[in-house]
Amino acid sequence: MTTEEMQKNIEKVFKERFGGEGTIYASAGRINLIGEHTDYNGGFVFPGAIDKVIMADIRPNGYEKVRVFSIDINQYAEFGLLEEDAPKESWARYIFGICREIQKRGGVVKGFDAVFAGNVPLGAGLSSSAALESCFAFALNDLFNGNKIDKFELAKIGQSTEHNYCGVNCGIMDQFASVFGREGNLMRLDCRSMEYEYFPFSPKGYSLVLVDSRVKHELADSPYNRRRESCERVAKALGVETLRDATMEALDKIKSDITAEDYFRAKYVIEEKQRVLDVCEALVRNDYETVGKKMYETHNGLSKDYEVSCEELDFLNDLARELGVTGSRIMGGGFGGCTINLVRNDLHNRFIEEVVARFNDRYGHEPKIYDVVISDGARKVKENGEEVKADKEL
Ligand code: GAF
Repeated sequence: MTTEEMQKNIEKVFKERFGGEGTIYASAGRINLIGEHTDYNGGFVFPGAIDKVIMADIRPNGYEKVRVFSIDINQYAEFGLLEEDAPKESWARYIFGICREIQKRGGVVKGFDAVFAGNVPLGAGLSSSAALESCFAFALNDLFNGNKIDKFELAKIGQSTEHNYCGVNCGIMDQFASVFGREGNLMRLDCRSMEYEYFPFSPKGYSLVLVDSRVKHELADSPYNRRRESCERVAKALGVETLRDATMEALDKIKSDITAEDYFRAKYVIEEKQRVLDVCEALVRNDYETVGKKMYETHNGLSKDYEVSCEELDFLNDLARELGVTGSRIMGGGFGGCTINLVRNDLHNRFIEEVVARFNDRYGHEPKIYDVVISDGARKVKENGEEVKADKEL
């Protein structure tokens, strides 16, 4: 479903359920070119928002209750705004968490009615949850707080929602990308200083293609949190705040004091930190061969050292290499989801045909293919019946 069709449907369902119309907001899923599992280690990430969004029609209702309907799963939830009012539906906890985190920071949230839907594929590692959080955080800031909460705080409100209401100790990358995304630009974020820079990204002669293995990735209660714990243990053993401040020499010195598993987790993170910087430099030179080489190195590290791959993703990576794809790797938290591939234009169609056919032969289902379109992040889409123009200010 296109975003325009989805918007029409949301408006129709809102009218049927609640009557009239609200204000429409959207926020995006994300890709990440390189810099995986570096965010919670104070390192660098290099994401961009994509043209797949979560969109919501929202209107204050004058009560102290939130009434919300999810079109995609055809479920309705209703909850109050106190801590003890937490809904049991896991999808509604994202929205409840955003309300609570705004309130905890002294912001205002009153009751509202909402209908939402999305075209960010679920469980594909494209951060549908951050898109949902950012959409509501952005909306509630606009509706109840006169946009006084700054954009970084909105991203942190989403991250705290994951930590405190959804059981995932994630870093800041996904919410940052969803809130700050800008059409045609990737963003390099330093997760220690929180400085960021937009990088126009339209590689000549190449495109980014996502191959979704359709192995569902689920981060809650997952080994994701254990990866983070490993990193924190090693940082502590090294006497540094995060692995951002660690070097391979220092790590090798304490090798016998830590478990082999923790050693390899930290090794991956230290190497990945440098790869992001190398890729940014290579992009400035239009050196896509180096970008691609680093992507393969990341895959290797995520698979062998960080151990967040799975058979299907390794198969897709091997296949990309065999077909001459410039760069390919697991994207996002891992444990399923997509690979991101940097593909020369002359190879694009053949790559997709081969990947679909050979993955299907092996696993009995076709992977889904998405061409990446780098787009805007959180935004107001329609207000008082009028489409809102995108703000292109830096
Ligand atoms: C998930 C997390 F939510 C991010 O914070 C990040 O750690 C990512 O996995 C791995 O780079 O998407």
